Amino acid sequence: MEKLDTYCPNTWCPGCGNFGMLQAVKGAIESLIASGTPKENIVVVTDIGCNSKIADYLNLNSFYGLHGRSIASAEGIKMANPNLKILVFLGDGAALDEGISHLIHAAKRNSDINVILLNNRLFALTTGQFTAVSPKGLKGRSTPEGSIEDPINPLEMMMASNASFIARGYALKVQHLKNLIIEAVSHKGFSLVEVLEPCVSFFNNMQFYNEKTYEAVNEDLSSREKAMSLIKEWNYDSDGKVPLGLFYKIEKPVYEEEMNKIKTSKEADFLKCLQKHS
Ligand SMILES: Cc1ncc(C[n+]2csc(CCOP(=O)(O)OP(=O)(O)O)c2C)c(N)n1
Ligand code: SF4
Repeated sequence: MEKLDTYCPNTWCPGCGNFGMLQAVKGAIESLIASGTPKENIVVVTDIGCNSKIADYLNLNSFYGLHGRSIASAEGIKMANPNLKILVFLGDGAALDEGISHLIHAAKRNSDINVILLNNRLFALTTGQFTAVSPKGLKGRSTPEGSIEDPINPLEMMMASNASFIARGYALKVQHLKNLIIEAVSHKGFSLVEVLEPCVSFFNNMQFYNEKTYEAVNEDLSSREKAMSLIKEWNYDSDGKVPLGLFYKIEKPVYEEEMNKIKTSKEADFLKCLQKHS
């Protein structure tokens, strides 16, 4: 088995949800390598934040992006070398506040990258400011009286952006999350896996997730209606059940392949032009 561990000391807080996520990611990558994906073709692109330290803990090719900009870096890497399998790790602050437009456009253009959105529902590394998915009432550094805003539903936003693969896992359901990541990487086109994870230091909702999450099975992955009904089942509040699983998956043209077709035809035109004038 490929060794994915590194010598870097882990600096996550004891009990952080990122540990479960790391275990699931390692399991998924080991499986992908065992089933034939060359290790050197797997690239980890991270952002800035607690979650993004995962680049230090995986013995894989990796690139640290700027905060909120890792998706753009990942798209550039994929465009330069379409053979690579790219996993982008970023927090909800990066994906849904600082870099929200990158997420929307990557989904819309169906860039063949895999976005793993580590949703602990606040900016954790900077000690607890609210984000677009923080619950109403969250008290933190930037909302000492409690947030007065309702959270957005990022998966609904992904549906509206025409993402071709939308899933949700929970960091403490490691085997389930591992399988979702394998499916996401095997999908041709853009994939979004939201990972719910407790930040034990600034927003510890572990008990809520342990009680409320359940593994949903969607028999009709191409149905927008079915996906939306699962996605709308939980509105990032403290009520109801929280479905996990693969909610939506369709095949459609991939951005890098379409761009490559244009490039190839332009190169052919250019060669013809050269021959004509030589
Ligand atoms: C452009 C920019 N803005 C702000 C920061 C400061 N900053 C560093 S980490 C961080 C919080 C990261 O939160 P999130 O993306 O949710 O990841 P988490 O730490 O929760 O895993 C912020 C605001 C930065 N490094 N760069
Ligand atoms: S601050 Fe929160 S997210 Fe960051 S390492 Fe600690 S528990 Fe994990």
